[in-house]
Amino acid sequence: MKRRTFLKGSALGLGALIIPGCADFVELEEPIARLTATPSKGVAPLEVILDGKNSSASEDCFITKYEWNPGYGNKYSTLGSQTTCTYPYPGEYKAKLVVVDNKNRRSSEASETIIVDENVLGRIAFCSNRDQGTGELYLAEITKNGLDNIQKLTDNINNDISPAWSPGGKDLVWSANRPTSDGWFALYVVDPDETEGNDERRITPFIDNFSAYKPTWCVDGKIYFNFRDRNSGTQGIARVDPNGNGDIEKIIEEQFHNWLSGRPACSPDGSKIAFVTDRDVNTEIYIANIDGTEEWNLTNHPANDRVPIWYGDELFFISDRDGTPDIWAINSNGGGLRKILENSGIETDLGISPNGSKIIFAHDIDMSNPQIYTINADGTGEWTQLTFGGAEGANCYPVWGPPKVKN
Ligand SMILES: [Ca+2]
Ligand SMILES: [Ca+2]
Ligand SMILES: [Ca+2]
Repeated sequence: MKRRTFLKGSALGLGALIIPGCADFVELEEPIARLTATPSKGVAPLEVILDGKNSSASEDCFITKYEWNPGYGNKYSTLGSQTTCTYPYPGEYKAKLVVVDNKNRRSSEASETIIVDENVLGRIAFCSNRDQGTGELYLAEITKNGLDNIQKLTDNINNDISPAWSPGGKDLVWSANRPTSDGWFALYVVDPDETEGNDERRITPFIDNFSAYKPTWCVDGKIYFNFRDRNSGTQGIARVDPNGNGDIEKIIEEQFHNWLSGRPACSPDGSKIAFVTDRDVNTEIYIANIDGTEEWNLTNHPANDRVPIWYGDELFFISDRDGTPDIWAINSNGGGLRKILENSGIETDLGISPNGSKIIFAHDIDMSNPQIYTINADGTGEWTQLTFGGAEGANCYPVWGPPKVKN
């Protein structure tokens, strides 16, 4: 409620008393705070100028103090009418200003809403040869302005490829061949935010003539991957519990032909798995129950169909059925086939943002120097290029996880 102050000389019995700085014998009103925030909207971290210069005191009074509550952090006061605040995190904030005049009268609160959008859209893990010519695993924040805070997660002369996020985005699994494994691939897991050095952990055993590669981490907590077993002459899909004893359970097994192209993908509810097979000579994407039973051919086309990504009720995949590899989508029941992205270059690896709005992929004219791009998941809009070759080398296997959880 507005507070009014009446100072009448006669009532005070002070006759012609002069009150310094304020009009005497007049009705005095509290000062009025007026606040602007510039900008009032933007991406984090957002620097905002809060300005109270249009605030006013009643006639012949003046403002002696500006009391700020930015809506984030501590309240404070200044003598000047302007202050700058930084809002590091996304959210909606209410900045408030109260002004005080030289008679210590306080204004009502003026407020402005400040909307800070998420700038960090998540994190991507990817592979690159940018540092030493061998494949290493990298982690970066993906922001509205491109990649930021790029970290190298592996550092060795062997291949570290094909990362995948755990459900929720805390850990990464990938496939790597270490010298101790005679060049065969095994699976490794790391928590990239673990600060106690490199806690890379191997989760599949070294088995002669056996490779575990191209993993995916499903909501049942298990890691599903392609295997190639020269001992039995078979290939297929197997699974392992990353917290178990390393026992491998083969769920799809067939005679091997070529290295399987594309990791398996689990349905969001964990009940089904999509996988790539070349049993039909061309590559196809099949769907089976999560234990490998009741498999059926989802793509069923003489072209090569591979790299399934499962989001909601649909799968994205890469097919060369129109000549060159392009990105397609299909409903998980086999209907609704449609082309998402067409161009004369080659798309290889594929991922999707946690909210399903963007797909991320590696692309090049001839795959000698692939780079990473994103596009709207419905194929509309401009491509956003995230890696640029040159000193950044070749970049591939992008997978998109949620932002790092703030401590
Ligand atoms: Ca390496
Ligand atoms: Ca096919
Ligand atoms: Ca293409």
